[in-house]
Amino acid sequence: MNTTYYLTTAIAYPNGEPHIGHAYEYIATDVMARFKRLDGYDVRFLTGTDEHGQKMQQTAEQEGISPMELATRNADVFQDMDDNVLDVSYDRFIRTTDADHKASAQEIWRRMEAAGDIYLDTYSGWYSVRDERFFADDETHVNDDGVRIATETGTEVTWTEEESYFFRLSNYADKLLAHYQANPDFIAPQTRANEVIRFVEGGLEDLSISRTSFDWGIPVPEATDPALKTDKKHVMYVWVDALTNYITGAGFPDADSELKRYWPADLHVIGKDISRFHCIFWPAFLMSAGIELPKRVMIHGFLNNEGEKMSKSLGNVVHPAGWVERYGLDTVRFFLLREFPFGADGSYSHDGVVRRKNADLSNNLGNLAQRSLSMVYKNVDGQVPQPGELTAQDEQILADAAGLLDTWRTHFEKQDFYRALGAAWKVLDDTNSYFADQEPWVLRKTDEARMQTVLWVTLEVVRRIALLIQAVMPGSATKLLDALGVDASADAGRTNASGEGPRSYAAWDDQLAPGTPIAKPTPVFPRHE
Ligand code: ME8
Repeated sequence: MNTTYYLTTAIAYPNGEPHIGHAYEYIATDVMARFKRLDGYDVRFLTGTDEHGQKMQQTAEQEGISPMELATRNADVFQDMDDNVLDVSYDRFIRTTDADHKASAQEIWRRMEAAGDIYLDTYSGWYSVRDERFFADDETHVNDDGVRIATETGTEVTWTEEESYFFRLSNYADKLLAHYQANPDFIAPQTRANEVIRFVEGGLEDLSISRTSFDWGIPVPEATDPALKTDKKHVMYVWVDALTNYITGAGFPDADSELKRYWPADLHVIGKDISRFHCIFWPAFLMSAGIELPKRVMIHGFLNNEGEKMSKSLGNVVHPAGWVERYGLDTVRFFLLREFPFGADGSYSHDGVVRRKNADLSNNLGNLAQRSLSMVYKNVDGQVPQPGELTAQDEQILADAAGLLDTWRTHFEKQDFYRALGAAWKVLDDTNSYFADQEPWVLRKTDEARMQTVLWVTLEVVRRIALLIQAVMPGSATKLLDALGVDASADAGRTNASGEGPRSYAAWDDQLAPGTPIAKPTPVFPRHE
């Protein structure tokens, strides 16, 4: 049995269409999923939409349609973007309106109730529909326009007073702190972990976990404890429902589900605005329900437009499809992971994308592959060359390239895509210098055998880089591997649990076989003009 690897994105609110911030999260998670599949893991990748709650109900009312119609319309747009624009290799697109999810959310509720962690009371305080979040009085202020807003998020809050079930979150502060301490990789990056820890150290208040003033949500299951019985109809607070999607995706509560093997999740990928929900509420709910905790929550930064926050009112919201059409999918995927570290905020601009595309992809990797392949095509009869004796320099370049897989494994454990790509591009820089120093075009006339060695060494580096970057730029990597004659169809007897064959990382230590036919090469990374 292969080791399992279960990873998830946040599930988006389908009250509007996806923006490039969503695309950023899906692409990064997809790169992680592909890397693990290529590395032989039995991967399960969950993404989807978070369809209940007041925001969905209000938006639907404004549009004059039902919340379900709104959810379906936009969930389809998200899924279509994954399938046809971003090439996101998810295994399930979950919708919180799916029947199995309703059963799952009701079951975790029953377990929290059975644990004695739920009681009935009245909530009075501020609620932000935009954030689907409660705020204490001192977390809000009245702005210049006389509107009361949540200080942290800047969204309007309204006074809410209603009967509500509460979760005894206050009982979990010490247990959470102990868990963070015993599991230093549970929250990443460290700066975000510190924020969460400081917040919990300040003490936790019980959490309102149901609403009675609207009905677009999963009904709270009938209480067994007489003290919890009420005539009012409660729906679950949308975050209880939403977070539970991660265990629904692993077959909960069906004890016989074949998906059960994926829990606990290895990785939740989320943005920085929802860290408290994932690092405080979610583990507390799971502890209460007696369910194992996920292994890691990786918190990414926000993607801004030329340093400015994206917003409808600023008119700078970028649509992923337009972006992909303009630069090409692989350029976008590469740019987002190479431009700034995954845990940090970052910015994109037209110039920034074009710079990366031309410098890193076209000039560096693209030219190296195109020049070496063209020389082979013209001067070695369109066949993989025959290497002669290797010099120390040849050995060094080959060893640097060979070491990249372990380097990537180390960086990917921390979702440090930025450094992983940096290491690969360092080897490419060195290989470009090597190629220029060795002057194979001069050797062609003076020492043909040596020329063949230099070309073989260069192609070997390109082969390893192409294998690696299948995770990041699947389309371009496949073209490179095709051009190198790396066989994709032959069954090398190495199909892994995820169905990846001879081009998985099991092929890492293969070598290009001299004499393998090479077709006339065409540039894989054209320049952006
Ligand atoms: O928060 N840059 O949904 P959502 C990077 N339904 N990431 C961004 C971003 C930006 N500019 N804007 C948003 C929700 N995100 C909840 C999640 S999970 C059980 C429920 C990220 O549609 C954001 O941080 O508002 C989150 O991880 C994801 O996009 C979905 O945001």
